[in-house]
Amino acid sequence: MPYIRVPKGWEMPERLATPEDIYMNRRKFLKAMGFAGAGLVVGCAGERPADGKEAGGRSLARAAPEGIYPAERNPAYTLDRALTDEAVAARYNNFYEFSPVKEQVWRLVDRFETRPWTVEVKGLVEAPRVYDVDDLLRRMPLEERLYRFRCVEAWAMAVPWTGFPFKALIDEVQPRPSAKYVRMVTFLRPDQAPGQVEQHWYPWPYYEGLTIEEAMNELTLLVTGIYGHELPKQHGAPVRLIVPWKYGYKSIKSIVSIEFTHRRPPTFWNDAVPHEYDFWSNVDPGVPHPRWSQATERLIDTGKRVPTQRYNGYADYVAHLYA
Ligand SMILES: Nc1nc2c(c(=O)[nH]1)N[C@H]1C(S)=C(S)[C@@H](COP(=O)(O)O)O[C@H]1N2
Ligand SMILES: [Mo]
Repeated sequence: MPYIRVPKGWEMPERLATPEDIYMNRRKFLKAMGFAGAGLVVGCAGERPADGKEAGGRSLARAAPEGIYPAERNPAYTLDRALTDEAVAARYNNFYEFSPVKEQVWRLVDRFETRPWTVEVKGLVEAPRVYDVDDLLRRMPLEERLYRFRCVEAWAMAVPWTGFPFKALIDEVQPRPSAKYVRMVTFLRPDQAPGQVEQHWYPWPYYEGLTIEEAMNELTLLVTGIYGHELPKQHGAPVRLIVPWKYGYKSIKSIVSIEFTHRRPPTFWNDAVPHEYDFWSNVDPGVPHPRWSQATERLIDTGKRVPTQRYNGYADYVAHLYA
């Protein structure tokens, strides 16, 4: 059994105390009774006064702690292209848990609850632990970085992410020498994510994996913010992965668990369509997708086409991993 941090009374959400499936069933029961959600909102009410500062009708219980954003920009990671228009990036998303239609995702995330949120770190580590995402936000070395981002579907963007190196978390849990891979999993909440119901043929919940060397590379981030504020739900709130030299589907959103393993973990898109998506998925303009060329990419805000670069332009950081 992994170590579970004992939360203070006021921050004790039911999902820390009960397994996810019991929690889900209980929620369904409460919903039928007309009580769903009440416990979660009350659970956080003591942390922040209802001072009316929150704009846009957003629940206080769902916001990141104050004073986190914007984080200082790390000038070591700059771009050779303009930043993508924020509003375009926020309305053109791949997040199949909600919809396979990129332009629809942002409209369908309302019911998705991103607070409270825990990430369980387990497997071949000396110090397994369940993290509360706000504890990570307060303790980890948050910084902003400008990265290119390349989807396997040949669209691309360039955005300022806020996050911390995955390595900072890995160092804290101390992987054993036998740990060779990291497996990450997204939430399973069909009552909040319509795509998990409508696309019942996919092997939910979404899962991804990296080698330990990839996960510890300086480019690999656990991301909680974008454009100087917390991640909107459609970008993978409250915490997602960003591996900028790989096709976008490796950058798993809304992570609930991270497991260190000896064997290479299976990955969602490789299991779903094995002849189109492999484990490595490094951006490579010379290797076409079975259904389209990868030589160029389309910038989502201007529509301009530009050449795709090997490792998405990050060869200096990562080529040695594949020598
Ligand atoms: N859980 C989850 N993570 C995911 C996906 C998804 O459908 N579910 N889509 C991936 C794909 S294909 C891409 S291109 C990026 C898109 O990230 P964005 O919407 O923030 O631009 O998220 C990746 N992470
Ligand atoms: Mo993608």
